[in-house]
Amino acid sequence: MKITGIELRRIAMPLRAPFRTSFGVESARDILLLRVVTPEAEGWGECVAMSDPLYSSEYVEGAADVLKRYLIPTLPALGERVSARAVKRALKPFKGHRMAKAALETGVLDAQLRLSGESFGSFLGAARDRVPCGVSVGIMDSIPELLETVGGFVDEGYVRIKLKIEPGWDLAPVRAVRERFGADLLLQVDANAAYTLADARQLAKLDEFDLLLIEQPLADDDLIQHAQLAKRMSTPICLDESIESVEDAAAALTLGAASIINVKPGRVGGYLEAKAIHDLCVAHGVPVWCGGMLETGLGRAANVALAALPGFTLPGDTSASRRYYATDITTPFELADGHLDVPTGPGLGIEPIADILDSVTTSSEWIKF
Ligand code: OSB
Ligand code: MG
Repeated sequence: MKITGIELRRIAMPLRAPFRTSFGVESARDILLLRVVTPEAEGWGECVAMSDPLYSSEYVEGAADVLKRYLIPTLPALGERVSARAVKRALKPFKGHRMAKAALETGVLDAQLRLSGESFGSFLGAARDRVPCGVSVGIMDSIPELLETVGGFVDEGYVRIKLKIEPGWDLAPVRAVRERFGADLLLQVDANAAYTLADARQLAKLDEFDLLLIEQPLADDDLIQHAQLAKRMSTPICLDESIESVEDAAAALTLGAASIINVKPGRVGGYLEAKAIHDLCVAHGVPVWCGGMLETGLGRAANVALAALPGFTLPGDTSASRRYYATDITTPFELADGHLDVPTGPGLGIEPIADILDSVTTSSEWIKF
């Protein structure tokens, strides 16, 4: 395979409703897409970096810059030997910037698989043809508003609800949702690093609500503190922001900082690293699930393929397109019986709809090899 050029395309996607977390409110998604062009096939990579460096240190403008300045320029030297694995190796000397790296590796992987006729699911080792889906519910202004939103998702068929929490919005919303929807609802919470170990007593009060897990209660670099918190509450601790590599995952498991891991391919530098974390967790008997970053249909297709691997034993944040977008740039992913189908076509098995993609494009740049 030989790459002839890469298009960097920025799109602006309005959200159907603002999405509030402990680190900010988002009402539109500014997304960087990569189109990797070869004479025989094209591949798409979606960068999950957000507009501002609040979830992690990466942000979309920074990702575009590092891609243009450092990451993409390593590819021409690979010549005909370019592959996702070769790209991962070539990018390794550059520190951090995992979301930018993931977008490039994914674009190359998509082109490579479209060329060989293999799907992402088959390449990664999917064991199912559909995956059960959860949904992430933002922080709301009131409990009645939250109950109505959760009720809507339950009616749509979501098999698991995740509530975003922060200090001042934790026990009351969790109690209200438990009381309204009953003990059988699969329920979990995500703090996005909003607490400190000094909040251990407050967090332990969540134990009575029989949550599947609490996601990232403490700061990204607080592995030791998460291990201490795990001894002071019975709700399983799941890490998201803290896990940027298979080495981080191994350290977290060794320390007892997590008993469940959220795998987000963008956060860890790509689908190859995500698969390695999955394999490590399977070897240790640790459940994993697939997180999300408000992806379009392109990123969603790859996430759904990953979520079909055998170690993904908990429902992921792999919701339908309409959870966030009135109009997706691909054929929308639609929930059926609480599940999404794993695409079966070559590569991502889905492509952007040209008219829709053009209508949301804010800029485009062609990098010729
Ligand atoms: O912490 O999982 C998170 C969205 C943006 C950044 C971080 C997170 C999230 C979500 C929503 O919880 C995931 C999704 O539905 O795509
Ligand atoms: Mg999270």
